[in-house]
Amino acid sequence: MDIKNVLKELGIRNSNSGTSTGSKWIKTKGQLIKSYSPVDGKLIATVQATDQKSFDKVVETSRKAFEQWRLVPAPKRGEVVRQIGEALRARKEALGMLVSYEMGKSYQEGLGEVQEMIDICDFAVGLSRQLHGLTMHSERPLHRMYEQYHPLGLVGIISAFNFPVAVWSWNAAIAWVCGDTCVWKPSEKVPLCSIACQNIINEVFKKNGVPEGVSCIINGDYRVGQWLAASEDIPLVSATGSVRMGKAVGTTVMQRLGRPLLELGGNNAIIVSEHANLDIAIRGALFGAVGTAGQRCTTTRRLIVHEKVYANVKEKLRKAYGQLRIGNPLDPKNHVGPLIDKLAVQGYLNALKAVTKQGGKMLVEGGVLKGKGYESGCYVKPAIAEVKNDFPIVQQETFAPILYLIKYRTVDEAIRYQNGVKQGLSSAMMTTNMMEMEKFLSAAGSDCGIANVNIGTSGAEIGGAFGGEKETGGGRESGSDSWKIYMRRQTNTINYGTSLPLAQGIKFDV
Ligand code: UN1
Repeated sequence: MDIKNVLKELGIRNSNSGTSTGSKWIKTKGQLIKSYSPVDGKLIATVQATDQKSFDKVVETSRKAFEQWRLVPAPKRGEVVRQIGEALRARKEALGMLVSYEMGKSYQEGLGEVQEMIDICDFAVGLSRQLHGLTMHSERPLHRMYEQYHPLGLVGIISAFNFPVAVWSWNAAIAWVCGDTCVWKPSEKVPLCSIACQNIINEVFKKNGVPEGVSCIINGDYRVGQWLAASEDIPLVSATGSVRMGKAVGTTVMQRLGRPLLELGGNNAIIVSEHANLDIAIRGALFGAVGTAGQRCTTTRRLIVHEKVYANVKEKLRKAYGQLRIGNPLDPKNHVGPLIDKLAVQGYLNALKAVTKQGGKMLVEGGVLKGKGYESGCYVKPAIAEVKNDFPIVQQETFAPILYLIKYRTVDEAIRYQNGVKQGLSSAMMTTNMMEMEKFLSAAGSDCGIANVNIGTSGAEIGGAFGGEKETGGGRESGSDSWKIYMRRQTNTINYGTSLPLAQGIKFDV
């Protein structure tokens, strides 16, 4: 399949509206977003951004749709989501390829991303029959008490460029079975992926008579995101991206006492113990550090290595990095594709400069690749530097394939380094020693939302709750009981007697 056919199959034209309430694409006066592929630097297509007027129209349509959608029985909503999963299965290759071409991750990872969408649809279908609360025993005679979950309303979804489709689906599939409607603002760096998704689900929605407004798309930069965050019609805003973005969105949402769900930056580390199986450790670190060219929020940025195995790990890493193939991510022979754009390349170069200035020592040199196949200017070499954990540059999340090596002596010291950053998304320990594993997982262990053993920091399954602590924002998306934040909770007490006893035994007789 070539990219022309992919665009055709997914209903993408040379110029597209970026604003939709479902089957309708709205003409706007918004700015023109040009989507260039980081793979070859070519213009793929253009998208017209949402303007204030069309934003208001979207919210109005979505509000009306909510009034109907919330009354559709949850398992029936689940049936629609089941069909979305089927439609995604049918378009897996095309959508995976568009993700790869527009964002730059490998085709394998593009397919993986669509698989995450399919998985969350399956999860949501089951969930649609399990949106249950608890029942409690009332302290009053002839009283019954229980809690129930109702649909919440409009859910705003802000997603980042690095997962152009999966993160939206984590939110949308759950929100839909919960009876909510969605307004999605994707990253302005990958607008075409949002259009492709809307076209795929729209076929399913049409077939099932789902009202216009249950799935809406808006496009544009941070200004459009701010409209979403500020809108009092949107009770929940789920935002995935940088800490800077999360602070802006979170503050705006909280100012109106809306509900923010934030999944922000990570500064994830793997602790490699003296008891580690080094083959697993190196493979886990390699995929974690260079997969998606270091642009996952779960990317392994730090490797905290025991002094006894430090030299060995260094040697193995140097060898492994020497075998990496960097190039067109659609070619299955390549392991590492481009960064998203030249701005990201600049960020990578600045970080490398800072590393040496702050006293780091390069183990594997970085650099920008030039020449045939690298015309987009976005291909960089994965680099490794030996550093100290408290270097300012190590404390930052640089969205690029730079791995920091840190040496440790005791497990307590390793955990202290692991936790010694502002972010708290993902973490891992490579060990076969049960005592240090349990310490790492204990209350005095990793402070992250994800803590793995003998697995890298990235590549989480959708069945678990996804997110982290501290500057990562505290939100949880995707599996487990994350659905609860997409619903409003209500406690009900029912008196089926003929008197009115008050709680806490209060007497109030007249
Ligand atoms: C992200 O980078 O924002 O755990 C999401 C992972 C993927 C999701 C990453 N399943 O690496």
